[in-house]
Amino acid sequence: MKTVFSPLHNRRTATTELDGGVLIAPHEKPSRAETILGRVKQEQLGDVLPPEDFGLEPVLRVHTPDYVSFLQTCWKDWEAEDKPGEAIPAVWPGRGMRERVPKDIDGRLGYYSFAAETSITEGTWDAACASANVALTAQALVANGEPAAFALCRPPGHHAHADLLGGYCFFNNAAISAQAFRDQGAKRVAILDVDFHHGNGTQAIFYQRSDVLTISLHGDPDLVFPHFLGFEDETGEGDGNGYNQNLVYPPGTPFEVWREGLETACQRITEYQPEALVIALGVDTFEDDPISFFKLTSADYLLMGERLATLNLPTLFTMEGGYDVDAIGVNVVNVLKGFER
Ligand code: SP5
Ligand code: ZN
Repeated sequence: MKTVFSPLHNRRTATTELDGGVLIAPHEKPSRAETILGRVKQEQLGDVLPPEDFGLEPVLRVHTPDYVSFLQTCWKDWEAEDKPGEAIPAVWPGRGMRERVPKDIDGRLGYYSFAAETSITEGTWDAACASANVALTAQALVANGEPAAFALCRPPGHHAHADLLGGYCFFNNAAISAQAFRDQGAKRVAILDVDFHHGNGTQAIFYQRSDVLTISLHGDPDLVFPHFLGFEDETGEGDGNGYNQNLVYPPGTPFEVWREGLETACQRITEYQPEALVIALGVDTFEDDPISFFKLTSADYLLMGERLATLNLPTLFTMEGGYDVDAIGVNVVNVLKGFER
């Protein structure tokens, strides 16, 4: 399987993540992508290609123009006010307040975000654009006949809504890629999100549509991020009614239990008969992940990949979460190797 990778992910080097009332070194750090790349090469998964530049057009098929402009100028606007640290939202349009875009950068940061752990920094825009191009380049490989491709995206994407950043995500690479399959003529596309966290952005983007089926397996949002979306009674709205599925699991969930959800998801995907499949691939389901509570082992990822392959669909993998850097390379490449064996 081919991998698409851009060294420009290194433009995203935030030094702060708000956690537990203090600023810690971010979990979502450059060594994550470098470690995965190292393992891809070590295991000789296949060629590693640089991304092509698709410009903003495919991004704007999913994200709003005002959000994209905000992201593009956010750092410059923040810097212009001589703020001492990285750009961190600290105020939101809470219940009963006005949903209008303020002029001030603090106001706009809150308007365009749903979480404060994701600091914006100088190179964030460049890295987010590169990450979307990585996804779109891998998408094009699959659209042109490769059975599967791996988009080694960083920063990740699945938490980003059409006009909201958060959860370490800026552009929703999986959603942008699914929309690209649609725009190239695929009638139906499925997105299966196996990251530990609910793919809230992906769900929201396609919630009222039946042409993109969204399924996410994740930790119970009653207990973990993103807290305000991802419950099992969210099944889609309007035309999208019946085309979103959330499979929620409690702390300590092992693969034997998690795989039942995977089975449910796979059966729904088969019934849906999509022309392409996007896997939002997070490995923060790992037993030693520092911010998560599932108990998957490294060997389990091989089995996950094997089951995904039996769907027998053109498949794009987009990299999402996973924060145990020591194991991230092995776990990700195990999914991809499992898929190919
Ligand atoms: C892409 C992805 O996996 N994003 C995850 C974003 C999670 N953001 C909230 C993190 C809260 C971390 N709390 C750590 C508690 C450790 N005991
Ligand atoms: Zn995650």
